[in-house]
Amino acid sequence: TKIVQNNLAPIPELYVSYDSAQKLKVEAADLVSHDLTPRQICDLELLMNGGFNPLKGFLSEADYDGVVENMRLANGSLWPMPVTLDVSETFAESIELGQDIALRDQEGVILATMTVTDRWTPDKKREAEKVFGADDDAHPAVNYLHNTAGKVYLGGPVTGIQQPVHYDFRGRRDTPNELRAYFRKLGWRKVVAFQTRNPLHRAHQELTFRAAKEAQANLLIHPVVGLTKPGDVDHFTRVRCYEAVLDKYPGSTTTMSLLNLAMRMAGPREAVWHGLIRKNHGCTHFIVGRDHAGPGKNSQGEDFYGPYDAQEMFREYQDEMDIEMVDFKHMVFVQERAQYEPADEVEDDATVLNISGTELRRRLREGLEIPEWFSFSEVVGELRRRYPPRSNQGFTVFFTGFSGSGKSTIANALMVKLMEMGGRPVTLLDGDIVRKNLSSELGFSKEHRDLNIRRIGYVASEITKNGGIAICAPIAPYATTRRAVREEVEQYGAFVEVHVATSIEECERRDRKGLYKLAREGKIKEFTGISDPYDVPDHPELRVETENVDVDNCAHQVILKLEQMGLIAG
Ligand code: PPS
Repeated sequence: TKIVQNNLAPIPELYVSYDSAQKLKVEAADLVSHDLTPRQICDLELLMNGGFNPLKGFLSEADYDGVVENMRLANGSLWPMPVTLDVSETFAESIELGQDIALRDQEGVILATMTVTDRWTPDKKREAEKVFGADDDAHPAVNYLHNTAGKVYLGGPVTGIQQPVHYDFRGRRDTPNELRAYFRKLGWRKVVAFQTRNPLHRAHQELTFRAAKEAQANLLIHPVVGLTKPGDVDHFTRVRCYEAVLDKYPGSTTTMSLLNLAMRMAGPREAVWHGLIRKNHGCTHFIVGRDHAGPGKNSQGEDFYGPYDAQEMFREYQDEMDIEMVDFKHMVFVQERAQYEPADEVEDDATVLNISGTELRRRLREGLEIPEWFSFSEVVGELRRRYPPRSNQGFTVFFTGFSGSGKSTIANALMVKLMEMGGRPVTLLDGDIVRKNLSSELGFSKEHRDLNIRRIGYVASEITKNGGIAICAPIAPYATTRRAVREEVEQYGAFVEVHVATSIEECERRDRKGLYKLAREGKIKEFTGISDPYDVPDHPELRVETENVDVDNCAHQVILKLEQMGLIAG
């Protein structure tokens, strides 16, 4: 193996001096502005601080073509990932080539200016196929490319004014030059970087420690806190977990720094990209594991990339990149010896223990044991705090049915029963309460009913997010709107749809408020069930009949359902 030593000289940044920045900021206020998307802010930060060295701005068309086709900039330098400024057609048309524009963050702060030298409409299908391997929306970056990114790309050099502002974990964020200076100060001439977007468990701690020992290098835990794969554990929780694991390494040889990268989940190309970024951050070695930066399954249910494609591609380019790969040792826990060992060194008859990601989530959800051999108790503690068992999470019970079907009465009874049990706070969003407090200006057109239900859904999702119980009881006649509310709530907790299935005949016979009579006489228009539609729910979690069943029993059926779903525990 070649001995890599680190050249820790500063690398070029795109920032102007402090004084020039103050001046430029004032001048830039007169420029046409582009409001950066969250991904573009991540990209811009790494462009400006040298993390994306040798890029000097968002890619020009010639650079883009080279990167897409053969992973090289127009001047031949290796660069595997398009870093492009996507904008809308309208914005693109308003710009003249050669013009300077201001790049602003989401609060309007000017972070940089860019001289627009290039403007083109990319062939997104080609980009998807060449860069990500397939034009398949199941790939998060392809989905982003087609459904989020603007139609037109602008390219040109960037002049950096200030770093994007971060309020969280400020002390843990370092620019490439800050890390280089730190390594220089400590005399760390060999540093192996570990890229991660997941909480670290014991297996990761073992493999990173082993990798550092083998390379006789210091270790940089370098987690991504920009954008990762949708559905990942949020970075706030992860960083607290990393901080707990950091204590398990020898302090004098290991450090951690947070990287505000927007990942693309592009497997092999992404591994090379990650290597170049770590090289810029002063590292000499980089750990590449099985299925590095894997995007999951494609729409046919198959893997986008082979499990070792990333290692192969990295190996092909590592000399040119001047950073050496340490291939991931897949570590497993061997029960007989109560320790982690590389899977390929374990004899066939040994008992190997494992807990998959799915099994871990199940145990968190059900509040079951997570053994010490799998993860450090501090890490498990943080995860349990973030993902309490279902019986401690918020949820929403959403009643739907005709006017007078008994929704409010059952919802009230349910609320009282839940309050008797205690624990989570309960909020009742009854149709009448909502129409008085949130939707007093709305009528009963389809548009207004949808608005009304969306508002209820928003409030219920906030209550659910914050660990409370929301009970909603509107008519909610439209299935599509109910589905939208379900999706909003299910980001945070369970959504329990209860169809109060009282027939329209029975509701009209009861006519508790005298409204059906008025509706029949045409004095109330658009009355649900009489002169307006109601989509009967196809698959509610529960359907209750009210005609021969009393209210207490109906509410009790809901309680039993909640118990069955694990939402209330003994
Ligand atoms: S919706 O469709 O979900 O927005 O309706 P909702 O907010 O639940 O309001 C229903 C209550 O408003 C009274 N009301 C009407 N209902 C249906 N159609 C028309 N045109 C209408 N006009 C007034 C009625 O009392 C409903 O009360 P509930 O509690 O459902 O009996």
